[in-house]
Amino acid sequence: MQLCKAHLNQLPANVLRPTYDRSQVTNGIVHLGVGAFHRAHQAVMTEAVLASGDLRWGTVGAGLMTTATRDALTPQDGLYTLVERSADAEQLQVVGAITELLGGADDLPKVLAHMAAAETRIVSLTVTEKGYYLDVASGQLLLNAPMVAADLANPRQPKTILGLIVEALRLRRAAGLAPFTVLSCDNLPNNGKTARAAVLAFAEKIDSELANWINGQVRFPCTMVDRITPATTDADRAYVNAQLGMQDAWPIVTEGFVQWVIEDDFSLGRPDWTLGGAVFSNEIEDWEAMKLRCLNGAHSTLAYLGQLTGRDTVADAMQLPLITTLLDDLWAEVLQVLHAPAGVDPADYVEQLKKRFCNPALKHRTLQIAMDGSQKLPQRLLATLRERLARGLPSPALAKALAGWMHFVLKAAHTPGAVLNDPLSAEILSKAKISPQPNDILGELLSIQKIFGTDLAQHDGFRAELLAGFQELAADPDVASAPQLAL
Ligand code: CS2
Repeated sequence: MQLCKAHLNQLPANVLRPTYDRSQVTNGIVHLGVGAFHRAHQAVMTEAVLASGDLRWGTVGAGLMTTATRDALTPQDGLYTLVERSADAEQLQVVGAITELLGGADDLPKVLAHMAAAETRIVSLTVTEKGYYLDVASGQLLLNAPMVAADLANPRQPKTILGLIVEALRLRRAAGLAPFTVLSCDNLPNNGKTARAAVLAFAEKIDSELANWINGQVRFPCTMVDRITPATTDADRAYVNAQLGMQDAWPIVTEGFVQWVIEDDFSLGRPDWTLGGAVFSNEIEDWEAMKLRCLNGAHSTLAYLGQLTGRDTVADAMQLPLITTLLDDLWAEVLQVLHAPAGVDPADYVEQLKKRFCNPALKHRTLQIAMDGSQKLPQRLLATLRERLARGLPSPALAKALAGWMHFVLKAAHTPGAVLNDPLSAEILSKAKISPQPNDILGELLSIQKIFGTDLAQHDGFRAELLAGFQELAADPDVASAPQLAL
């Protein structure tokens, strides 16, 4: 028996499920990037709104690159199970907020049609850092990225989020419809402003009049999103199927904690997501900086060091003194220059993070977090580093964390058959292979301006800290670094 609308009433009594009439739901939201994170985060918040009786916010969920989620959830009428797991408690909930699923290139015309439809009020995004096609260091649109170039050459059949948003807005304007709000839910500083910059730069290349209209009319609120959501494993599937007494092709396992802080700037209304626990605030920049630097900065550090020390999950990595000591030092460096949101004690925030990272019920793979380092390091680690350098403060922990990334890429470069999951992998791997001398390797990697800009390589104090961190890690008995270093 498969999870689907017809079988909802056969679920065990302890499994939460939609109590509203799904047949009456209209689609106010199109979500691009309908992966695990969206399903553990925004979709559950929207579920709470639907459950309150406001049925205008059903979500059309689209995967741009893959049909996998569509193929798994369509036979289930969009239903899926969310397992919230803390160290000592668990709750299963079948979520109904996603009413229709689309995926892959063939569905893109349908995605566009939904975005252009009058009932759509919000287009939300979880497309990861690289989905915005911006150079992370300079913020410039990557005009030569093949996908962007293809969309610019053929703007009526777009394949990127930028092309889709601009074409859908063009269609709406031509039809006399007001624009939707673009709601970025990715881990980027000022994610709304970032989305706006990318969309405007793209639109400008196609039609400057349309770009002007977008500039004046379209809202791009910023958000801070947070919920640790590992990729689903076969063991998770088997567990959920046993609990449900029916098959769910793609359940999601997440932590109990959830946080969503949103700038309240929507042109066509928005769900009352406070019903799901969201907060509307105009201090997003501070929330986002705290989360990116404390949580994600520590996550990336854990991920690289975990990979170097054979710790496959975050909870395992949190058992190693090498890692926990470095994290404590890192958080001290971050907090010293952090501007926290009003009323928030960042030291408490960090204490809570430690508990979340130690949650033994989540199998969050360090390899999953380690991907796309080039896209993550700037906002997670380098932003704090630059603030400290500007104030003349030393940053040995941040430097050691970056050295961890360097050892990680070096290991990939020297391990036959290994791949580096990163949009800049070719460049990174060729630089990492350049020499067995640590100083040369660090210099080469720091010269990748798309990650490090031009300032850091020239900072002697930072270079010395980076080299020291790199040597310390190479000498650490817990670390399996690349074999052929000339130390
Ligand atoms: C993680 C994030 O994969 C990663 O890079 O750091 O996905 C992290 O789990 C979320 O931002 C938590 O909200």
